[in-house]
Amino acid sequence: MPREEKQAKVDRRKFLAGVAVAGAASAVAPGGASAATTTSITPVAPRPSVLPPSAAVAAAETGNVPAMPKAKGPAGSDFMVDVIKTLDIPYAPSNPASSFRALHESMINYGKNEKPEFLTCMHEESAAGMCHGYFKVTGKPLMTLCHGTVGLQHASMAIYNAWCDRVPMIVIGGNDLDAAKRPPGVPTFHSAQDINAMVRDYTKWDDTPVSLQHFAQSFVRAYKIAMTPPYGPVAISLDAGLQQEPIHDNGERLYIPRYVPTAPPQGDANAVREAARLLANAQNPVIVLDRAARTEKGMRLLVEIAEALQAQVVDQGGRMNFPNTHYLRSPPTVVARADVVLGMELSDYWGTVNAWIDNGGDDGLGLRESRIKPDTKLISISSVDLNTKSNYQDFQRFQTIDVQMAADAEATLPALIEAVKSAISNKAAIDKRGEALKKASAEQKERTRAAAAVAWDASPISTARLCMEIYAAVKDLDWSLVASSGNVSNWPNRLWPMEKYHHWLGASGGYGVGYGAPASVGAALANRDLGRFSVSIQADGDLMYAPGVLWTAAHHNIPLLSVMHNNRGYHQEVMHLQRLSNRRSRVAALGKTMGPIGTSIEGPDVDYAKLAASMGLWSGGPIKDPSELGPALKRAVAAVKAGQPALVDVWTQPR
Ligand SMILES: Cc1ncc(C[n+]2csc(CCOP(=O)(O)OP(=O)(O)O)c2C)c(N)n1
Ligand SMILES: [Mg+2]
Repeated sequence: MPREEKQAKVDRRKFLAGVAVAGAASAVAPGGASAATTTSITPVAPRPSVLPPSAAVAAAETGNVPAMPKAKGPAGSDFMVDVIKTLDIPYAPSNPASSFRALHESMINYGKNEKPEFLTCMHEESAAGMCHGYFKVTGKPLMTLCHGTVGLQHASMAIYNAWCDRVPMIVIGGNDLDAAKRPPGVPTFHSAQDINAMVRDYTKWDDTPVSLQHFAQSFVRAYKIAMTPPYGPVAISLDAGLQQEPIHDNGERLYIPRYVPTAPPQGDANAVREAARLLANAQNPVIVLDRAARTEKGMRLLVEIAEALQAQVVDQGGRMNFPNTHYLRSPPTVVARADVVLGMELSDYWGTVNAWIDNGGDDGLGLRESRIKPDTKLISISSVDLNTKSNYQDFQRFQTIDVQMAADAEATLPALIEAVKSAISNKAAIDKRGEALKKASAEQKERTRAAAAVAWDASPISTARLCMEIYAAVKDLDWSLVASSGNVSNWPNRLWPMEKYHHWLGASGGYGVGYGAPASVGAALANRDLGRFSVSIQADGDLMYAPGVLWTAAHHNIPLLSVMHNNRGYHQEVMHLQRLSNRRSRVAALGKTMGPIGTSIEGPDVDYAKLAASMGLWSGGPIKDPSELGPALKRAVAAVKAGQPALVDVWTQPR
């Protein structure tokens, strides 16, 4: 027997002997860990733990919890379920926890696990990410339940992404508020005075109801605020006692307020007229879109205004705004020729009309250059102007705008289109402009196709080949590209014909990595119910934050084709380090690059096919030979069509 192995066996025996004597106490108190370490080195008599566990903690840890006395009357959380059911929320992806055990119990037993159905998630960030993806397909918010402090801490980045992406979700945090009644030990560690404080800076509204009637008001109000543009996440802290206690008859009959949606804010009539006048008289009007279309109808309105003006359209892609097959769809550079720019729901107007060069200038801090002519007039319609939070900087740099409307773009479009049509005096000149743009668009498409063919047969596989093989596999289905994490040089947006609202769902909003995997599962859930085929281009770094969401997809029968853009690294960060080390001439000085340190995901290489298979997915790969990709995707598509999630691991070029 090799020495190391023998040593290990002896140590294990000693270790077990120590634990057997120390008993449950060492398993829960800090002394437990040190007892294990000590006995594995030198056998010493087990010491009692320094901090004996409280009776409640010991009972909780050993599982001998006595039965609770029978409840005297209907549960408060049953009424909460009645309230929730009025809002028609189909799912509640969540990770379970005692701070909302009463609501959980009511949802599955009293509420029959329908509307909402509890979906088992392995990380609160995955649960919130699923809500995010689901909304992008359906336009309907989901709710997620989080455990007091720790669960909400886990969920927080995904809530921030939703905030930046103007996506509603209802976050319920269980919390033991009453210090006189809350169980000591673990539940107290997981409680806070004000759990909502953690996410207050990036939620639209929050509340801490102290009675059941208060809950009914809060929940309906939360839903209403989340669903009024600009959409956004909301949070409700839910006292464990309030959920758990029977309904008290305080002489007041509980009622559920009726939900009536709020009409979205529309642009001021004078501002709409002024914007129309500028646009109708412009030589080169350019329309820039980010989260402009909230629905398929929004897309149609955007086509209508662009055609009325024969204006070039730059789609920044926060939503599916404009068909990429349309001849007016143009590259971002066209703002340089514009005399009027109409920006709709832009997350970064400053960045749209200014270029900023990283490390530019003598100080290395960046160089600003205007992208537009000095006298270009700027118009903005954005509901985000109505958000007034100060801490997080999602409002971006300040940009002076000539005509600014704090209003929802989609709701303002009908009035703006009408005003534009009546302000146009020279229709013939506008139509002529359109003819020239048709020709330019055809030439641009040819150039893109030629660029995609470069390194077509390379191994690892080029990102263009990856994307076009995926397109070939799904093009005859009613497909939806539910997420494209990592960076594949935008090939799908450049080459896949995207014409329906569900063809493209936009990105994470806050660029918090780890969005792609859960959002694609949430969106695939929505598409499953609508009979569509979901496909995701899945980056390796993104998946590894919380891969357990694959299990959720398999467990709840959510069909999704995930194709890995496995570039074996955090390539975005590889490039950042390269830029900095070039600036500092490190390679010349050291004779080699230290770049991969901290940014590569190699040695060992992650076997994503095995990872996915272990959680019940159909899987294939790693595929390195481009000729094998098409056939593998075909098999994966068949599995997904049969109802199973599938993952194909593909080794790709970095970008
Ligand atoms: C939560 C979080 N942590 C770190 C980052 C910094 N970051 C930006 S891109 C990136 C690399 C992501 O790797 P991957 O998803 O594999 O995409 P790739 O760049 O390789 O295409 C990282 C770590 C971030 N944006 N969010
Ligand atoms: Mg990567």
